[in-house]
Amino acid sequence: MPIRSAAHSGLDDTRLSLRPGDALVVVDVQRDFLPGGALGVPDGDRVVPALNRCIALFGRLKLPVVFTRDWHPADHCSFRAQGGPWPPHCVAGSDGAAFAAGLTVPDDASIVSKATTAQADAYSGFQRTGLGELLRGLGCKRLFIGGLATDYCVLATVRDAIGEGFAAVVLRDAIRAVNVHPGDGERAERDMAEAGAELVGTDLLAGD
Ligand code: VGL
Ligand code: ZN
Repeated sequence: MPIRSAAHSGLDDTRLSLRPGDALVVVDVQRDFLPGGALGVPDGDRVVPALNRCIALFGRLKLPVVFTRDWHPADHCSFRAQGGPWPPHCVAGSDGAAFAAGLTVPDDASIVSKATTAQADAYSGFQRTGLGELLRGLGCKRLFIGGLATDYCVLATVRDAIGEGFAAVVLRDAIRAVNVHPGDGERAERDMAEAGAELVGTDLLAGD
């Protein structure tokens, strides 16, 4: 699988230069998905510093930054009380649905809410949100994607990005998996690579 990291090569030509048409998509970095949250992702808080560096870099280059968020009604079908697989999480407007405290959310960033009706779940940021139209309208061609969780919403968002014709670059150190079944995160990374995504470390992103 195509995985690049400066830590392995030490070569300058492995750097990935950002250009017009690039955008950053930050998936579901919300309090309920951090350790101690309602649906805590192990080490989920570790994505925040890596993403903040990317958010600053894209901002400096005037490239779009888009945040998705899980934004459920209190009786959402994915909750156990309604027969779903998950504990209640990311109820619209609740503290748990807020972005991680340390995450930089620029004033001009776009925020896309998903799975907002009781009857349907949506792991992908592209599902019934208008995200594809938004990104195309901004002239985006290549999406750099990080956030939570690798084996659910990141995976689904990357698959749909490629299905909608975007190039997808997954920020390997800026994702973490739930791992309900051991190995789910690694399988998801393999699946994303097989679908055509490139997986890179954020240390490779260059603004020149
Ligand atoms: C997610 C489980 C349930 C995610 C959302 O953001 O990956 N996972 N809802
Ligand atoms: Zn959810």
